[in-house]
Amino acid sequence: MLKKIVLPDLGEGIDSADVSEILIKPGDTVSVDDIILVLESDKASMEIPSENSGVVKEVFVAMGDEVKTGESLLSIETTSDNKDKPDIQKTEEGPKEVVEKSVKPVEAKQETKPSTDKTFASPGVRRLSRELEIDLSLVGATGEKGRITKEDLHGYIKQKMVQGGSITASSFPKIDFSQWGVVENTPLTKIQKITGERLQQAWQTIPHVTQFDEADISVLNSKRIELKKEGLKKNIKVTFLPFIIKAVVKALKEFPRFNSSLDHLGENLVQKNYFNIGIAVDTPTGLVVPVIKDADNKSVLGLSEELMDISERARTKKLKPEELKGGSFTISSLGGIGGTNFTPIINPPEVAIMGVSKSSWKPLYDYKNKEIIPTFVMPYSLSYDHRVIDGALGASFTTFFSRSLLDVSTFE
Ligand code: CAO
Repeated sequence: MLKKIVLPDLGEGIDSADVSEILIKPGDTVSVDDIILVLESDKASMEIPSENSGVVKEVFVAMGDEVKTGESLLSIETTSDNKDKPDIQKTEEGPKEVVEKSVKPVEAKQETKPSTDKTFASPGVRRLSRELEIDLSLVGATGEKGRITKEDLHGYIKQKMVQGGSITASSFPKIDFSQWGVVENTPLTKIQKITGERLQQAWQTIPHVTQFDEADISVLNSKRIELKKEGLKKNIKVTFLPFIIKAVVKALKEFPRFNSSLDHLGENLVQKNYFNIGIAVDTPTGLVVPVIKDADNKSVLGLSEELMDISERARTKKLKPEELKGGSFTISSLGGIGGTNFTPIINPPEVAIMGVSKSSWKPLYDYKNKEIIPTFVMPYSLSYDHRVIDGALGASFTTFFSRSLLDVSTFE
């Protein structure tokens, strides 16, 4: 007999849920109580068990679909050893009797999550995270449509154990600040929490060295003015950043160690022969680092256009997850805001990051000709992982980079 399984009333005022896992496909044989689907609403996550044994004929839903109470989920060709008899509603479909069968979700009540939690994970993963008091929003998701898998959770726990830290985020005692005055509590955004975790991990596990330097960008300034005019005609904003990206790529080619990663055991160096540059973008909900892929193959105008696009989409939360992955070196530019220098924190698994500060005109004394030359100077810093890069290499990189910015005639 062919039975259609429909979404039951989930209770608690929930009238729809998203499909977060499909554990069967047409042709699969299922037994009574096998979990066939996992659904998530904004209040609960629930496993849908099969109340029949038989062969799955058709699955009517896809991952991420929103399904409503009473909607058909799948059809099963039942076998004779079923524990239940059809009891809800009968319809005719072709020569076979089709029974609409409503299943009962498992543990819907215990799986309640706060309505602000936008993470997707199966009930098993949620249960484990609750037991270990792990905030799931801090766990990177590798599953389909951003779902946190069991492996993601295990990876997170392992990482914490390697760090020797506790799994819960805060190491401060609870303090009642209101005893000293009026206070306001604002929850951190998901981006801020994830970034904070990653930065803390990077700061605690990577031996950072930060090298400071200054580049004479007087010639680059003239070149930028020239290209800025050209860009304006096409509605493209040309800042200093595309030139900096070009010079960074040149330096990475000259000093490939800066374009590498340590493997997960910290025993092998993985040399990358691609040049994917992450750009730190300040957004209202926190710091986001989209990646410009294959930056070595892009022109100044092409990079400018891409920078405008990714920074706009970062600020309006329109970036796709894959646009935030695969970077080989990161640039954090505060040049449009101010400051003379800062110490950027490496973005793992990368081994180096450049921090760019605001340029200004300075009088530079030319000792040979005994004259003062007005020079447009860009201060910048380079933080690197001392396990991979030694100081001499760090200084060589910045020297080469500064020199590259003196001759931007090749940067088109
Ligand atoms: N020196 C002088 N002027 C600079 C400069 C520098 N180093 N860098 C940028 N400027 C100028 C730009 O040329 C532009 O001026 P014009 O309008 O005359 O062209 C102006 O400052 C504004 O630039 P911008 O910041 O909008 O553009 P950008 O390409 O330089 O940077 C982006 C883009 C996305 C990196 C930037 O907007 C941003 O979000 N920066 C913050 C990154 C951040 O928060 N990092 C910290 C991480 S560590 O906590």
